[in-house]
Amino acid sequence: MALSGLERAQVWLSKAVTGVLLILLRFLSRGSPAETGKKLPPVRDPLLLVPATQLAKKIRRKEVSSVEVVQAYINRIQEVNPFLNAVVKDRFASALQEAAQVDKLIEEETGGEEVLEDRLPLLGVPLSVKESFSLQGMPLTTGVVSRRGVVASVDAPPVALLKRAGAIPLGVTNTSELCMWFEAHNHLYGLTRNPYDLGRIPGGSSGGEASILAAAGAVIGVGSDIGGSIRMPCFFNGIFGHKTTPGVVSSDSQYPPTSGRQGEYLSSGPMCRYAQDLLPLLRVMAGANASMLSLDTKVDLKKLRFFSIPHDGGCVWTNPVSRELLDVQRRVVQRLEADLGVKVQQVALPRLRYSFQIWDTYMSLPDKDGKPPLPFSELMGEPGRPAWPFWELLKWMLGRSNHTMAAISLGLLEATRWSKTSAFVVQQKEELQRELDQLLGPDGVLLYPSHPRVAPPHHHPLLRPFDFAYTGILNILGLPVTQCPLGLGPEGLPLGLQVVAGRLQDHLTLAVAVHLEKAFGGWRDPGAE
Ligand SMILES: *[C@@H]1O[C@H](CO)[C@@H](O)[C@H](O)[C@H]1NC(C)=O
Ligand SMILES: *[C@@H]1O[C@H](CO)[C@@H](O)[C@H](O)[C@H]1NC(C)=O
Ligand SMILES: CC(=O)N[C@H]1CO[C@H](CO)[C@@H](O)[C@@H]1O
Repeated sequence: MALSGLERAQVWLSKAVTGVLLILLRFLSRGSPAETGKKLPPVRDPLLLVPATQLAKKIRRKEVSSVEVVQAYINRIQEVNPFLNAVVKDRFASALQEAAQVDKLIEEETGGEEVLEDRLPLLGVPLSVKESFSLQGMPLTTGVVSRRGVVASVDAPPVALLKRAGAIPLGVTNTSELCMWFEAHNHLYGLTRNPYDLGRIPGGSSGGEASILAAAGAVIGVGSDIGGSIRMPCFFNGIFGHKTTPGVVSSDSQYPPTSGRQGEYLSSGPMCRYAQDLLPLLRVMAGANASMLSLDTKVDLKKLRFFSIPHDGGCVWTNPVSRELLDVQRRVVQRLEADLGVKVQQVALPRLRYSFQIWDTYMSLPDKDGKPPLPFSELMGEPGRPAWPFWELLKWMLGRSNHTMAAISLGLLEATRWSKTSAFVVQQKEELQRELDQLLGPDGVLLYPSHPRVAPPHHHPLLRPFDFAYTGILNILGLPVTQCPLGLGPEGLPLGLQVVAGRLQDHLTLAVAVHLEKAFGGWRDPGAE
């Protein structure tokens, strides 16, 4: 179908408006110090280079104490956080006390190492948590200024499960305002930076989480993803992240709550530096629901069917995939074919062109009782007092808004929504779902770009607001995806791609991630010379 004139006008208008806004933003932020060129100190403590599951084993065997491990991570956070602004509230003193208790428990345990491994697989291992997850006693604001002082009174289910498995939270990390943007920036905690280039974004919404993990200030973390909020930050920061099949890991006790049909598209999952930690973390985070997945099934990669789609087929809203990302995906295809003796079939699904429209449409659908989603302006405002985006825009221009430009733009977009749900878009989604479900089946794996380009400079997402459609479409299609790092590009920025499987086949993408880590080297120290 040809693009309607109206839609074309919408695209150009939005690009023109964001262009003007970016120039304004540069003008307004001209006083902030330039961070480009400064480099993170390299990782010196070898404890920081041990996967979480191996750390847990060393702690159980008393080769290292939990206090030593927790202290090593506290030291690293204190070393790198002034550069990154990723951890926005710590609980170092409590964490050290908990670590001391762990060491005492291990000293007193008489049942042997296996008993501890079984009951407490992450005993003594430090954890970082995205601030939008309830973590008892810690702030729960998602960067909304009017929520300053809101403190979580419970633990969100996956956080509670990780703590019950023995993990020790060290703090909470920054997000985009209301978790609805791919730059971790808000007017409560400020801007988070990318450890590979401080002048670039860490992505969002789980940007603080990815930034501190990539900087080796954390080894495992927790993220949530409704349009790419785990995968984009993991891609921009060169670490692993898994968007679980929806409905497996609970999304309760997160802020903001979902409404309309959004709960069907939101997934929580692990973020980490080492691929081998993904599956054990997911097993813990899923609790009893882990039985919905085949996490104990040994995957024979040689028996899988592999597919590769190099780009979305030319969507007018998104930018073309850069040459370096097309190249790296080609190299992944070659490596899989050489290593496994499989044939990776290149396929085209032209309906991917409608990714953005599909995401946008389904995110605003009413729930099964006909109740529409909560308006974004209501979430931006104070209880009973929705924000007025036009007014916030004026205030923003005077440097006086409590909201980021990204949130104001989303509010404006909502206020000026021109079209009703289009039957055409719904039909494209249904067809695309059928095509992909058929293609993947129970043993298919798809390679797809994570984003059209590597981490852009701060604020630039405002110029390319729709590029998240590469990740967002897979939320609406309800498929599990593992984000895999693939080394650094010519500018020293992380490359990567999404590995997708059929619904509930999470074990396949996790197994491919372990293979790609071996083939491409996985995470790299951003401070290395
Ligand atoms: C920003 O938020 C604070 C706290 O909610 C409020 O007191 C202040 O008036 C707000 N500022 C503006 C410009 O809206
Ligand atoms: C298991 O899944 C159900 C349905 O998706 C959900 O309501 C429940 O909270 C999940 N349990 C856990 C432990 O995540
Ligand atoms: C750069 C920046 O604004 N950092 C802030 C992050 O949040 C903490 C906790 O509110 C503040 O103390 C920092 O100033």
